Amino acid sequence: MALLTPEDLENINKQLQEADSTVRRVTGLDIKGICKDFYGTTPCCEKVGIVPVTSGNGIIGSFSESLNAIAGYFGFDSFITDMPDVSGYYEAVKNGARIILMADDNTFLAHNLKNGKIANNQPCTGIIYAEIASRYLKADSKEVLAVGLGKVGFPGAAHLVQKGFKVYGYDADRTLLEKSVSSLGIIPFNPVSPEGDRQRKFSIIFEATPCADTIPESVISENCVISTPGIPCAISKELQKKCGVELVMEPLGIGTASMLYSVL
Ligand code: NAD
Ligand code: 2YJ
Ligand code: MG
Repeated sequence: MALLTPEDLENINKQLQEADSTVRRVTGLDIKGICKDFYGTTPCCEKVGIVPVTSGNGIIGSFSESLNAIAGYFGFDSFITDMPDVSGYYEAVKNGARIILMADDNTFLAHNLKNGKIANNQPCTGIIYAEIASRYLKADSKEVLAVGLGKVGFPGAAHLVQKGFKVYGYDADRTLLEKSVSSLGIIPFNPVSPEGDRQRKFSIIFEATPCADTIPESVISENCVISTPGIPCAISKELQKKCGVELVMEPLGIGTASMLYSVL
C-alpha cells in the first residue's frame, strides 16, 4: 500500500482551500456542505483526539499535524496526543476525546467513542470523491468513467451505481475488474485501449489508482471533471490545462472530512 509522504502534505491548508473552491465551482457546495448534505450530520465541537502510531513504517512527518489542521478546518475541536500508540490512546480518552483518529500502514480510522460509529478512510474517501463527481453541475449525461476499482475505487464506483449512474470502469487487475462487472454491473472500458470503435468521452471521471497519467486525452469531453483521490495525479498539469479539466484532488482532507462526518 502506498504511504503518504511529508511532501504530499505540504501546505495542507492551501491544498484544502484550493480543493474547496474547485468543489464549489463543480457542485455549487463546498466540502462541508456536501458532507453535511450526504451524511445528514453537523459537527458540534466534538473533541477529536489524534494519536500518532509508530508501528510498521512509523510516524509520517506532518501526518498528525495535517489531521489536526484538517479537523480544525471542518469545525472540530482537535488535539494531538503527546504520546503515540496505546499510551496516546489512553491520553486522548483521558483528555476528553469523543472521536479518535489514528492510522497505521494499513488502516486509517475514525472512531466515535460516544455512539460507537467507526469509519475507514478508504471507503469514506471513495464515496465522497464519487459523491462530488456525481454532483457535477455541467455533466452532459449520467455516464461516468471509473478507473481503479480497489479499496478506494470499488466503494466509490458502487456508490455511483447506487445513485443511478451508468458506470464504465477499468482496473488493471483483471480479477478486480471482473468483480466490479459481476457484482456492480459495471461496463468494462479500458480508457487507454478501448475495444473496437467503442471510443467514448466522459464529462465525469472518477479515478483511484496509485499511478500517474491513467486518463488519456481521448476520453476527456469538453466540460469534464476528474474527481480523484489517487496519488500521483491521473493527468498531467499540461493535459489538465489543455482540456480545461476541473480537477478535484487533495491528499488527505476530503477523505478525512468524509470519515469525521460519517461517525457523527
Ligand atoms: P488499491 O491498491 O486497493 O487500488 C488501486 C487499484 O488501481 C488497483 O486495483 C490497481 O490494479 C489499479 N490500477 C493501477 N494502475 C492502474 C491503471 N493504469 N489503470 C487502471 N487501474 C489501475 O489502492 P487504494 O487503497 O484503493 O488507493 C488508491 C489510491 O488512492 C492510492 O494512490 C492511495 O494512496 C490514494 N488514496 C488517497 C486518499 C486521499 O485522501 N486523497 C485516501 C486514500 C487513498
Ligand atoms: O501516525 C502516523 O504518523 C503514521 N502511522 C500514519 C500512517 C498513515 N497511513 C497511510 O498513509 C496508509 N496508506 C493507510 C491509510 C490509507 C489512507 N491513504
Ligand atoms: Mg482526500
